[in-house]
Amino acid sequence: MDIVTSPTTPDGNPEMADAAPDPKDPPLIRREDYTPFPWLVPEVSLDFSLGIDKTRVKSALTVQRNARANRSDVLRLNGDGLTVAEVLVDGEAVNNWSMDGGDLMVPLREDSHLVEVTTEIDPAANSQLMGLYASNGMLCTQCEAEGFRRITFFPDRPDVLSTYTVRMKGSKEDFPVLLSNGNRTASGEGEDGTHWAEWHDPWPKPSYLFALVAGKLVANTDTFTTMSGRKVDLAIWVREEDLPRTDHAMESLKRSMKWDEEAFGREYDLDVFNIVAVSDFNMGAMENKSLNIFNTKYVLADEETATDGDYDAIEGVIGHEYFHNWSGNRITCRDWFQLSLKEGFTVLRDQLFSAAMGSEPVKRIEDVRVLRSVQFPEDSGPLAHPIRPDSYQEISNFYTATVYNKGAEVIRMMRTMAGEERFRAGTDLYFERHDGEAATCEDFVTAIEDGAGLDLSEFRRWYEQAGTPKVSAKLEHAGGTATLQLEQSVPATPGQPDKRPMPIPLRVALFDRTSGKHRGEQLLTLTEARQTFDFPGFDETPVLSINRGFSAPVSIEREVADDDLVFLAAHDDDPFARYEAMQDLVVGHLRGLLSGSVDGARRDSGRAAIGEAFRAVITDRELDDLMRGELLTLPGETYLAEQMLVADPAAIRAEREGLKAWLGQTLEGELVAMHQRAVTAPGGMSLEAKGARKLKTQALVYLAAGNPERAEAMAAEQYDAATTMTDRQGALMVLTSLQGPQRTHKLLDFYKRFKDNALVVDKWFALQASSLHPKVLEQVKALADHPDFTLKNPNRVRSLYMPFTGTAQGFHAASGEGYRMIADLILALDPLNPQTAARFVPSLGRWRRIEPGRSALMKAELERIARAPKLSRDTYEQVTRSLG
Ligand code: B3K
Ligand code: ZN
Repeated sequence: MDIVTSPTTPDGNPEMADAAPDPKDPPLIRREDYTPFPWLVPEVSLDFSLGIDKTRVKSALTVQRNARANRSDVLRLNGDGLTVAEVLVDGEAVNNWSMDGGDLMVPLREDSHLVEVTTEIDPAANSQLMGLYASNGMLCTQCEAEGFRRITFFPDRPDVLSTYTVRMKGSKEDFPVLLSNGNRTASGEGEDGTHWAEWHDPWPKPSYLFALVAGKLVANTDTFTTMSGRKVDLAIWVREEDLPRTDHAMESLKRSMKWDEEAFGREYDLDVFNIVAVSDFNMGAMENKSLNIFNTKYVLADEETATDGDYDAIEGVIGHEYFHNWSGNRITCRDWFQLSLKEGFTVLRDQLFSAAMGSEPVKRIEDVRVLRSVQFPEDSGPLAHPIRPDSYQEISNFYTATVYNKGAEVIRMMRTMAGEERFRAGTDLYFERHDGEAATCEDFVTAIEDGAGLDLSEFRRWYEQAGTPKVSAKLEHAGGTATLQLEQSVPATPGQPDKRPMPIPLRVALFDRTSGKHRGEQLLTLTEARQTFDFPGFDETPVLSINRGFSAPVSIEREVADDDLVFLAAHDDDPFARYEAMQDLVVGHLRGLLSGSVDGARRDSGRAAIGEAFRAVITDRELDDLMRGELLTLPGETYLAEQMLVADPAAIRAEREGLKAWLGQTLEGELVAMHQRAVTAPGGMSLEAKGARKLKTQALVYLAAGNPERAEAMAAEQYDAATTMTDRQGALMVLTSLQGPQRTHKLLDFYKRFKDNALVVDKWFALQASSLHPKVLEQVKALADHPDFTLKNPNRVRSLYMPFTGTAQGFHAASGEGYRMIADLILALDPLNPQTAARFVPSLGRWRRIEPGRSALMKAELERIARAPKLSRDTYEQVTRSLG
């Protein structure tokens, strides 16, 4: 473990590196200010007397001086909104303690002590959903990143590792099930209808991995036997009515446990593994040691209520949280700047798992789509930050696509450069070397270097520099040799005006035009700003296939003829490159139209090329339907906007919809036939069945643009015949964007069918909020007054307002009303749930990249938020960075 000895405050807590917080200007926490905590806390005992609106927490900490840190005679215990009932040191009540902001300061003279503190909290009043809170009558916790300090006073930082013993007592009727981390060691009956349980977790862990759940729950139980023969009891805890929808989650868990043994040699390390589903949750799920807490959205599924996408997401998130047991829990982060150490690596692990369970190429395409539509815009906007950030005001704002998804791409590049086997040697070494530690990204890179035998000295810049690198590629041909000229540049980002070149591994292949084949793929690593690579033995200019498999998270810029893209779309043996050629074809065409550089004749020839490529994809018998669905997907509006310095959302929408309509009309016959073929395909959860369902809705999407009446009738039929949520939701999505009578009928029917299922009602809100309907703004406004809408439930808030931020005619309405609506939401939500409120700021933060009229309106809304008399740290930081 690194010991850094830079100047610090007396207690060595990086949280206190700055002056006392002014609510309007929270202190900046800096990575370089890290110092170890002066005290170790090897053991913690917690004693909870549980009540929905009054819970008493008694903590007992054994503390010892940390020989590897600067000495301090005061123990700082972080607290957030806590009051002290009593403090004991070595069994004696003391009153020499003081408060510093929310923190409790306890003077200590000797080398080791027992410190006991009693506090009282009100879980029912906890609308932030951080710490211990009430959800649907049950009690549950969320501690990452800094929620534990809302439960009890503690050095709430990831490098303080302790073994926890937890005792809890509560009403047997209200809380029949009592869970915490580790193994249940004792339980019994108490007085007045109470009961109690004691749990002990033998694995030392930081406070962010603590969890407690108490409530009326039932379990789907099973067992898993690990590779060394340990029998693990598995349980997925839900409300009784949800029990029938837990089988997919259980299967996903068992598959995850098996896959981690096979792919990474990681075995589970306790006798129990519990998952609890809660309906009020700020994010997807949380990897607390042996007691994962999940948003219901990522647990509950059956074919009638969950789409194929939901099934895949559940499998992916269950895997992700389970994989954290090693990449996150056994080896945790030294400080929150190292977040990508666990998140980037775990995202890569869940991506590889999902790819192994389903279609590898389709999974890769989906991952790249997320990266491009969420992370690329983040990297080119005011909130850009390296995967290992240098500073923050509120760490919750750094659970980003950059830290997670770009973080995964960076590790994936190491894997590409090392090859699978050597990469595995690197991760084996990492797990062995740092087990039980709070590690850094640097530790990870060094372990991969040592274990895989790579030199990553320059590659480390990927951890330091923000911004998506641009690589321009030019292929020339002379004297029988093809020459590839590559040039890279990393754009300036806030606080980082100058960038240095980074090693960029690019998988390339050169195709012979006549045979349609290449002579083998090569991995080129671009290390300099400019480099050329020669390929002798070509009689004519070959066709370049570059960044195959999306081997590097960069944007490739090159002059390429439509014919070459059509060639690659039809011939490339790398499925991702085939998808990419289709995307490039469309992006190039729409970019030309949007920049006004293309006349009517070029519009027609561009469309003809795209139409031909689409027709070839629809009729290619070799393709599987899941992949066919991907190839028929147009680049999204956000990705298109990203291609322009300054974007006009209305123009992008109009050109993209224009192309869709043209394709719908030109290929009507083929699309109807494709739909009919898919309708007759067998059901079930095979990849073939999933592919057929994807195509059904895909066909309707184009037909709806080209021939709305026909599409309306077909979609209504698909809706009525649907036996799966995939078909029903797909049909309803298409109808919601149309203006015919079936829209109202089916929306009403859908609501009536599913009004008692909160997750499906979320879909009902989301479908309307994301629609292409011209009146989406009015519709969303009306939905906010719907009796089922509440600001208190994050899933509901996200389901209505997140999709809305993607609507050109709603969010980007030229009047500015959409922007105002989101700003009003942020202001209303901030006092209740700052974490969720702050998640909406980036949509307005794009203002610099939007045409001047709308840009001014977006900025004005950010300024209005900034003027609010009281803002959370979360929202304040995002708004000021977005304006800065
Ligand atoms: N580690 C948690 C995320 C916690 C977010 C805190 N704001 C879930 C995950 O990434 O697995
Ligand atoms: Zn994670």
